[in-house]
Amino acid sequence: MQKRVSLTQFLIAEQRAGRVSPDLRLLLEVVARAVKAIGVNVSKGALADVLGDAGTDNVQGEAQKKLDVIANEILLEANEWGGHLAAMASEEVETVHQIPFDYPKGGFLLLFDPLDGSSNIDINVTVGTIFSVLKNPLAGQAKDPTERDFLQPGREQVAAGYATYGPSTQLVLTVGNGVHGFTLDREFGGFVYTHPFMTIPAATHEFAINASNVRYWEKPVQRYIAELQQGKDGPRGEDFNMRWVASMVADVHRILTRGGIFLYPLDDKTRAQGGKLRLMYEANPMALLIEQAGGAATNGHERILDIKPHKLHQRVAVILGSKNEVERVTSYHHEA
Ligand code: P6P
Repeated sequence: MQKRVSLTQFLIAEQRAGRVSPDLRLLLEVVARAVKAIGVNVSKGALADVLGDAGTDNVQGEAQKKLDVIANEILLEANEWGGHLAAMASEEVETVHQIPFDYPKGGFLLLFDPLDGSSNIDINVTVGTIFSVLKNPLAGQAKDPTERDFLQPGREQVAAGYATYGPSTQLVLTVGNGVHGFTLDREFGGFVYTHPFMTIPAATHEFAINASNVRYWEKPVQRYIAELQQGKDGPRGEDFNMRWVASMVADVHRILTRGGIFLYPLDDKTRAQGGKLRLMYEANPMALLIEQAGGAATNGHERILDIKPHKLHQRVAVILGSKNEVERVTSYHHEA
């Protein structure tokens, strides 16, 4: 029986290797504890008063689920006292969340989508939490970070990850040395290192897209998806399979586990807002994970991690996963 390695042991080894500072290790341990608490609430379902709408809207103007609000509060409360953060930003909060004045501040900025895919909660389908860690550019200064200090390209992230609340609760993260997965052992409440160096094959036969939007897509995406659907009778000469969970964390986790391509492209419905998915706390953390696993992530034209953000809740088109397919779709955009 192979010796089990805990998340803490993994992070201490990363710290000894000089890849993780003590403060970043604390940050990741605190986020791991917070996602365990979120997972407990998610798994209660109808047994507790956590399903359904909260009766409020978030900054995106979307109706908040009760669990969106619960997950957001768990992450804010867990992270504000430790002294490792200078400020936080959440999909569920319009402005930057400052660390209360009576707590010490640290050198990192934490961004998160506390509960992604929450439209799936009431039907008991996998949802997740996505997080991104940036350096505080004002480190050492007394000033509180403002939104501008968060607006760093995704390549500046020092860590990123997600939790997936599915048949098992898993935590997947990178600190810049590959992608590593941990499974929650509910019997003793700890994350066990189960997926070392997750990698994405360059080729795949599986694609993920909300195909009901086909008439709204741009020509390069219409061309690409039509070729996949023609299968071995079309120019690709082989058959493809489609999956769409409508929970980005679940679709990305499948791709990190067995390959695939995920697309939420610009379409006529979301063009005015710049896309459907959010750059800072959905696309950027996922793009870092995908690249660290050997995949690629673009908005159809450029690398997601190179996009210079201009606002905190900015949206973006997302095409990510197996490198050969992402490069093909991106080349169709460049040809158009
Ligand atoms: P659609 C969930 O609301 C989300 O932000 C992502 O997790 C998911 O990939 C996408 O939206 C689903 O969008 O249009 O298929 O409902």
